[in-house]
Amino acid sequence: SIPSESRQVWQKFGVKEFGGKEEFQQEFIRHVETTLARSMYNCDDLAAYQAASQAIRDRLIVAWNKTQQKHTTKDRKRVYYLSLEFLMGRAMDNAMLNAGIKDITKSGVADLGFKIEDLLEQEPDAALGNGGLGRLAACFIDSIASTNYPGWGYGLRYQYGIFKQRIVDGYQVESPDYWLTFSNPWEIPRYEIQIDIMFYGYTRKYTNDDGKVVHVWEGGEQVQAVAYDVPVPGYGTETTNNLRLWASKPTREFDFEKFNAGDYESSVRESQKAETISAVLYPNDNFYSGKELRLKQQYFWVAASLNDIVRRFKKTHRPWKEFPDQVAIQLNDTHPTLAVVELQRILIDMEGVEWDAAWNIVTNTFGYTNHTVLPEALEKWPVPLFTNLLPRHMEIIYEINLFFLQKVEKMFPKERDLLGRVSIIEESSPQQVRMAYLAIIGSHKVNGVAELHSELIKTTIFKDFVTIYGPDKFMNVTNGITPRRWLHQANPKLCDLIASKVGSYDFLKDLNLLKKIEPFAHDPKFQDEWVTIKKFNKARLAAHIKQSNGYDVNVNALFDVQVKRIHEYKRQQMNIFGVIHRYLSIKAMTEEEKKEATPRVCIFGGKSAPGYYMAKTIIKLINAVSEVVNADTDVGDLLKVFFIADYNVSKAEIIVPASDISQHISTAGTEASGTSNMKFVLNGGLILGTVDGANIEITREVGENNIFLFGHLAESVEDLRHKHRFSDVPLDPNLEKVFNAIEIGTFGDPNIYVSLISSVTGSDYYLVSDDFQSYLDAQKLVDQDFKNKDTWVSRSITAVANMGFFSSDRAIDEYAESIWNIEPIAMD
Ligand code: GPQ
Repeated sequence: SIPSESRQVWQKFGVKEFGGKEEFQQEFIRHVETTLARSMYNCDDLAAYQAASQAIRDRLIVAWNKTQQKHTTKDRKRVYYLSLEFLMGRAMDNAMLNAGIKDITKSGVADLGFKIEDLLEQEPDAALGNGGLGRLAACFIDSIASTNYPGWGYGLRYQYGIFKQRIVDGYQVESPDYWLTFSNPWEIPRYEIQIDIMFYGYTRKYTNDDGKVVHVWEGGEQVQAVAYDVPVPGYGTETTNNLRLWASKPTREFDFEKFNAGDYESSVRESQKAETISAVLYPNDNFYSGKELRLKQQYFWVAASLNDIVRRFKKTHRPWKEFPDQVAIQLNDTHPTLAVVELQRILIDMEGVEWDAAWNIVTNTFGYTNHTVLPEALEKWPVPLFTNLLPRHMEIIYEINLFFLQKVEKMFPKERDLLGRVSIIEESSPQQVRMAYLAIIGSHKVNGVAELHSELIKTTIFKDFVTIYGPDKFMNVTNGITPRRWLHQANPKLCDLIASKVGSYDFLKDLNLLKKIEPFAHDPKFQDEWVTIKKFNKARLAAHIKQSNGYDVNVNALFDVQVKRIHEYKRQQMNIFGVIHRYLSIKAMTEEEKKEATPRVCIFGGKSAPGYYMAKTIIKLINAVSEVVNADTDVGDLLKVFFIADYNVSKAEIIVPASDISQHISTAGTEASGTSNMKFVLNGGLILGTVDGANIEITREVGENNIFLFGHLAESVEDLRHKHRFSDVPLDPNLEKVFNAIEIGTFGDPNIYVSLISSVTGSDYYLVSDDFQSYLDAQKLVDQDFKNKDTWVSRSITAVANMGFFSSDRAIDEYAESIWNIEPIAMD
């Protein structure tokens, strides 16, 4: 419908890919001089980063447009990944790699007097997530694009990401992460996409002219959702998908009543409150806290996303029953579960679809991923709060529950207790809405994130639902990580070495090709190169530690790393108790014994939720031990302890490639999967871990000789906890010595650690004492084996060679095939 003369002009001047370095430079300078209104005389690293990223962004947008056009004309089923967290980290290096313009930009800026590394450092992390769950979403959208699936992410555009962490006097101190100070080149504001969202109000029903009962929801508070689009470039493909993040704004409707009453100021103030909805990320990991603003965030984001998805579907003029043939929606945890209710509401209240037909559409559309079995993490909203905020949704939930319970009663007429157990409404006071149950009932597939975890949800928290629905509704998709960021970007040298044996960089798209390096596991030359790269990465981390913690680190020591959110179930306390045990042992050593000991650098990092007292105490203890040990001249190089402040994605990219050993030591049955375990092994570090989460599958893939496992198994945890509750279990003797050292003030005021110690001497819910001896034994093995370079390095190489399974591309293929029923669309 565009006249051919116009079309020709469009095509003639359309923005093209960079033909080479000079075209990049031309664009770079244009952005410095026009977009930034600067010149060669006042272009610092920040301005250069901004200009370079603008130039790259322009190219991403071209590919983005092309992809969206293609996907629209192909008119095939899309997946929408709904996640309250996308822990993206930095975008620039990833964009250059995926678009294949790394060399052009690098030499392009070099000619102009800049180092690409310095420019990359200017970018703030997009830290819109807490930990594993948010990073998984980021890896997944990278893989969806890289494997050419049509798929979008939907999330919130928080103005403040996860807080920044400083350590003051050994304690965590939080400060706000305002990451949007300088405009964000990686987002495209879509001010024209504005969606009205309502809260509160009341419901009413009436009978229309056709004699049909119609439900309406009205009289509530309105806010507006504005879309910001973040292009997600695939690797080695033109496919560039979309991550749409919603920001809240006041509606155009001014509060005229107040305005007319002369209360202009307060009416403006009221309308500004709308912006608080998307202002800040809740900083809890694996923990539910029932704040109204959080439920508001959830509904705001879900309603905006569904409105968008439904609008797109309606443009195709298909009958409603074909909705699930066009749309798959994945619920990343229970946070977006309201989407189930919102879609049912749209269909029955707004579109006039009958209940049963609508419910069929809903359940065929959604899939639900569970990420934890920890009871304190399961979302349950108080009914009064829910009813007040979303009155119509509450009515629909009651209806969903009624039909569900009627079905269950028919199936199991004799099991009276069952109804109460599986009801969406928990009969506590106040009553609570169990979001996980709603998510299960509203989805056609429910998956866990590693084999053990997927088994555990079937036998524990969701057992009754397996009885009701049968086992086929429940499945496993083991997590994965993107090799683009976690191998190429974090460890370019290792990547080059691997490529020299694989014959290409194709392993970045097909990670199973890593197998090709296995024959070189004992090749002395390959081993030497392997070791050199590890040393280089350790030196890079050592430089960081020197800068942040002020200490010189011996890069020949064994680097022992535990970086992840601080949580009792992840057992950083066990690690630091182990460090204290090591310290006491070194103090008791003769000079001869010291010569035999393996020097270690113990590295910790991670944030505690701001209100999590025990986790904050653990951070304090780590820092207290660090201070004492690092200053003790008896110890020398044999032991150093560091807490690296403000662990985030960009720091992970430096820390992960530098580990010899990383610790993944959760109490068995508590860590759903873990994903950093995969990152460390992919970068040639070995794992010291428990038989938990994905550690089990990593062991199966890399071989049990290439991992250090210890501790009780998940199946014995319940019995052990029972013993602690009902009898006197003696404290592990080595742990007792550690506690004595703390209690006599070796690490400062012992009063600080009273509750931490009694959490172990008391009920020891996380079984620190039960696993301590086995942990120390495993550590001893690590010390011994590290001395034998050939075995250590060959294990490292063999492990990497067998990590292909843990690519998030594989995980996405599994979701696409068994949950979403979508197919890739080639970009030709
Ligand atoms: N996970 Cl429920 C989080 O990072 N935050 C959460 O609130 C919940 C789970 C993690 C989980 O602890 C890890 O074991 C997983 O590897 C990760 O989700 C991704 O599935």
